[in-house]
Amino acid sequence: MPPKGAPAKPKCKLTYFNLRARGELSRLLFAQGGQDFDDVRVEQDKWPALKKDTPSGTLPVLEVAGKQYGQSMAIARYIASEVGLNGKNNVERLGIDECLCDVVDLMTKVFGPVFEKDEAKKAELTKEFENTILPEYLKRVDSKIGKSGWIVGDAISAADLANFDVLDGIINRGNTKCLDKTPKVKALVEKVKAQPKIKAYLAKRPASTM
Ligand SMILES: N[C@@H](CCC(=O)N[C@@H](CS)C(=O)NCC(=O)O)C(=O)O
Repeated sequence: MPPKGAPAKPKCKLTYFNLRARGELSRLLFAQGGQDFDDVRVEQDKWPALKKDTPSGTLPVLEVAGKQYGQSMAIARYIASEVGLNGKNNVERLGIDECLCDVVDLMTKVFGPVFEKDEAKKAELTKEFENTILPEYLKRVDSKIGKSGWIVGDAISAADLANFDVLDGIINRGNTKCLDKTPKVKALVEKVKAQPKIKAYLAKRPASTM
């Protein structure tokens, strides 16, 4: 809640496809931060007409006070700062940023096998992802989770939401046991899911596998 008497924040408009992928972290940040926003979901057939009017020719786009901004992670960091989920100091912000960059790297590897058309190559990429890339990633995250149960400092931050988002997607696409060897990450995912505002958002968000 803004302090009493503070000017109302302009309502932001987040435009993305009707997917999670590169847009969902921002939606989760708005949800956890309790900040209302316009959640505009563009159907694929409407996209070609809109593309030329976006800053980078891609989505997501965030509109703040009438101006449009592109790049998913710049948008997520802005929202995180606005709603108090971007750390208490620069060192915490460094730790959060490190996690966000790690999640972007992981996402590239998540979608490699998903979009691969050649079945043999797809199987090879899936095996490498499930047996090597993901377990190594999870071990690194597990080692970062402290006594508080959060990744950075003693409060929930964008780092936790970004990890919840990418791991929830992996689990929902069928890799249901991937967290079994990293109990702290497993508990983190459950803890994020149980946050009352996140729980309410998850209950009403559209179904999607991506
Ligand atoms: N680096 C950009 C990449 C954005 C991006 O590639 N968005 C995809 C959707 S996930 C897109 O707009 N695709 C449609 C197109 O390129 O025409 C970001 O993180 O926002």
